[in-house]
Amino acid sequence: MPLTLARQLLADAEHIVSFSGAGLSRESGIHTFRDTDGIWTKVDPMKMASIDGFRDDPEGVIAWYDERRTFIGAADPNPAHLALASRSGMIHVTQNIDRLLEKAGAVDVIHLHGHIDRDHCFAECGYEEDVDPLHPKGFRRCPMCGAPMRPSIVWYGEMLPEREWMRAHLSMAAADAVVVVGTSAEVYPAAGLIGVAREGGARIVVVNTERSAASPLADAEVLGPAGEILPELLAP
Ligand code: BV8
Ligand code: ZN
Repeated sequence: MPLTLARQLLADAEHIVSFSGAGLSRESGIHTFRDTDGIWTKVDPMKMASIDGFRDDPEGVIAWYDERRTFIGAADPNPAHLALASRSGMIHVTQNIDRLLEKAGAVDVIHLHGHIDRDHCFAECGYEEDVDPLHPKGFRRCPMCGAPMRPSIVWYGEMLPEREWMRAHLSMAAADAVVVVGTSAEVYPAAGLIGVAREGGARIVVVNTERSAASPLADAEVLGPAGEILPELLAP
């Protein structure tokens, strides 16, 4: 029984890290990227989530992110977020740009791809500011240098934030067990961290509604919605 095996692997582990993707927030009403109703089936990621796409149409990209911001800002944590947050001492490495793990009470969350409640100057002059996702500010220019402001989210072709990358890499390499939840594990370099954990000796538990690129790395794989499985998997 995969759930029993998965629970056993976690019971034997001291340092447990979660590695999550958009599937973790699916039961909070936030669409994933690559499912049949996913975000990338409706917009071209290279137009909406890349530097060139922003250069070509900054107003269009900001409008798209502001629409997502209001939706994400209004979302509530689901039982999967609450189950992860309930395990004190866990480090949460996430590709997600929402703050639902923090809203659920998680204290140590590492956002590899940035988060949706921050903007910074496209010219990287150093100016940045918080944005209330429920009251997005629309297209505007940097008050310091006049360049456009952009969401502080990692776009395709962009480096991941150095500090977050280093901490995530160290945490995954040192983990005894990793709960990989709700990710297709197709986006690099983030997905490569699952292999880093495995090489460091961690047991890998995968929770997903379907098989993914993480499946071959799993010591235990439990198929089903994270909101149903994680509360059972992580129950004391
Ligand atoms: C980099 C921010 C280079 C946007 C994201 C060509 C050109 C440029 C780059 C590349 C290229 N080819 C390859 C690359 C590298 C590229 C990459 O990996 N591309 C992939 C697509 C092949 N990576 C990059 O560009 C990265 N940067 O490489 O820089 C570089 C190197 C050196 C020096 C300078 C530069 C940057 C990657 C970050 C891109 N930004 N998002 C936004 O969010 O608006 S990526 C995007 O994908 C999201 O961040 C998301 O988190 C991430 C991964 O997706 P998932 O979270 O896994 O979501 P997905 O829909 O795929 O899967 C959901 C899963 O959940 C499914 O398996 C589903 O079954 C499951 N599920 C659904 N419901 C549930 C569930 N599971 C459980 N319960 C449920 N209820
Ligand atoms: Zn500026």
